[in-house]
Amino acid sequence: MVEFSLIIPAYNEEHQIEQTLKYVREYLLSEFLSFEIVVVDDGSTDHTSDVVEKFIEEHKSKEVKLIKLPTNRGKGGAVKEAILNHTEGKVRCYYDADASTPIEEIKKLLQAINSGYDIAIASRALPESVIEVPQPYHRQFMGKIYNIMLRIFRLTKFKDTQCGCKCFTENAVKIIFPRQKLMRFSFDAEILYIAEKYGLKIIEIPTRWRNRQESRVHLLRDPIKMFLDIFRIKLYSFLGYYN
Ligand SMILES: Nc1nc2c(ncn2[C@@H]2O[C@H](COP(=O)(O)OP(=O)(O)O)[C@@H](O)[C@H]2O)c(=O)[nH]1
Ligand SMILES: [Mg+2]
Repeated sequence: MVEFSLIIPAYNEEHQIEQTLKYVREYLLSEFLSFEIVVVDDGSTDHTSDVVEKFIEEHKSKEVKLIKLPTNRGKGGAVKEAILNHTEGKVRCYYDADASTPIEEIKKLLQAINSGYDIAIASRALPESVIEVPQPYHRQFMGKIYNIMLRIFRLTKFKDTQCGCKCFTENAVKIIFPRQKLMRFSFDAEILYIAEKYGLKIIEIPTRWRNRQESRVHLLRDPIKMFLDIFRIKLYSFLGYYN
């Protein structure tokens, strides 16, 4: 059992995963007595796994682990696999490979969990959020529309479901993730929906954020799928799939 698990889903991240590992590991070493960083290589076609293995060897790092998925499952699939089957932290967090959310922000999320919340999510859309480098205009727009849709269709009440940094207690993990059905970018909305359905206490916390230029989100395909997935979640819920 470790205090804290950080999961980094990684799909073709060979150019930035080493830098991110170095950055988060240094911070976690200074903050925790026991932690683990689990990188999930989501069927990458580049050298992501090699870079991570080299990092583990060079740093003689027992805290960093690598899970290799043979085929690409999508961010949600990678997170589900790791958070359920390859982590043992009392608190478990998933965190984007580009480190757009500065790692120190974890501290605020953990304070919320320590004060009794089951889930704490970083948010770019609250008045006190500090956006140092914004996303391109069309992505900000997409994000806002998507979150308004989620509210209109009564899926979640949150202002920003898509920020890549979310923390869960072990208990919340056990309730939510076995019920997760969606494996791509809509999975954030789905897990928050399941969490609310089960009465878990969730808090949205303003974060600092500095966007990294490159994104794996497809301009047209992903928003359309995410929109359709709103109805899929509704349907699954109606059919009792989340019970
Ligand atoms: N797109 C995509 N990202 C994945 C996949 N599996 C894992 N990821 C990870 O999901 C995270 C978020 O991706 P990113 O491109 O930064 O999204 P954005 O910040 O919302 O533009 C990164 O850590 C990716 O490596 C996958 O199948 N597709
Ligand atoms: Mg990103």
